[in-house]
Amino acid sequence: MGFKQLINSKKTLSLLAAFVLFGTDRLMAQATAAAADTAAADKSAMWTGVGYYVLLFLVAAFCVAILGKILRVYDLTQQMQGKKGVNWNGVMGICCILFLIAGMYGAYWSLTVQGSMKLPEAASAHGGAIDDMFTTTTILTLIVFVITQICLFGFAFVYRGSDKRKAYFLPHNNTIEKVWTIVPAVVLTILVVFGFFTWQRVENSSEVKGDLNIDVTGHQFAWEFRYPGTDGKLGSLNFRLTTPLNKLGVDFKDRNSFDDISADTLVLPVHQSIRLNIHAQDVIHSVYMPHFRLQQNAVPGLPTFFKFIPTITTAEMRRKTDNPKFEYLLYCNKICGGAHYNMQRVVRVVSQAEYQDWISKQKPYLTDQLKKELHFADNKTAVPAASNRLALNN
Ligand SMILES: [Cu+2]
Repeated sequence: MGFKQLINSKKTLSLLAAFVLFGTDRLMAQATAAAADTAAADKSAMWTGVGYYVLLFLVAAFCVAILGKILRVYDLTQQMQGKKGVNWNGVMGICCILFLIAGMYGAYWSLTVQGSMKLPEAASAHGGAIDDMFTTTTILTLIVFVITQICLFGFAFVYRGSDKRKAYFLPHNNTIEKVWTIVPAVVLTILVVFGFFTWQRVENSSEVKGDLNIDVTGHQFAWEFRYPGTDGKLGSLNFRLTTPLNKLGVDFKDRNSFDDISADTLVLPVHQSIRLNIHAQDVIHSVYMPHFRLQQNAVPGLPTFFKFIPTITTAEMRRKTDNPKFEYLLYCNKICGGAHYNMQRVVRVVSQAEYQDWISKQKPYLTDQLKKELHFADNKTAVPAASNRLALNN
């Protein structure tokens, strides 16, 4: 009777139909692939791979369905013979406890194995404050996680359905409602206020003056760096002046821009107060320097900045991490397009003397070619209006 039910079941029949359909589809895909060229064959191989896993999933689902039906048949036969059937409430309760143990072990594994892959010590003056906030939040959420998971699965096991006891009917309880509203509200408020003050200290710090101004500009798909020359001042920007030679749209009406320097690497003198002026030319990018616990979005038309003090040189960090190839990195942390993954630059933190040596070897932004384009000799600093067009996103 059970087997008849299995055959007559609409669900089983539709599952069989899907199984047959996918099988034919796969066969047809193989036949087409044989006739097609190599490129098409590659694609077909991919689809055959996908079909294989879909088929595997269907077979597994089919097996589970059959197992379920067999158990049901066994259950019904037991009942017909006047015996007790399978105690499904007990099975579900034990499954909950097994899931709790496996899940807790998974969380422990992830904390110990993946936790040890965390970033090295913060390499900026404000980094410690961000780390403290992160640690506090992790500890608090971890405590809540462990308690709630034990309660959730523990209760499902301890109070699993039984003929011996009756469920207690609890329509409403003000005290419980108050407790589960007020406790999370207080904890979250503490975390939010803590975060607010930390961010305030990092962003609005009056101690970090930002003595060295560096322009960081993001575009699809690279970062450009501009350092001030001997005057210590960066010339102003005007996006309308962007040309292939004047990539950043530097305004040469501003005399401060004459000695500006363009650089390939972001080199920072240690213990100096740095101000990164952050720009974007096409879409939103994000300056992300995880070792310095620093991230700020680069928004087109809305320059932002981040002031910080690097505290550990690259050489020192190489010793600390015991990795002679260690480099600080600057990433883009907004998925800004196809080659987003490639928006990566090395950041080097060096001593003041090394920095002076490096900066003296960098090329000026105002190249001879750019001077020619701007007709510098004729003393016309403005570019003709026709060439002022921006060529972005092309
Ligand atoms: Cu980007």
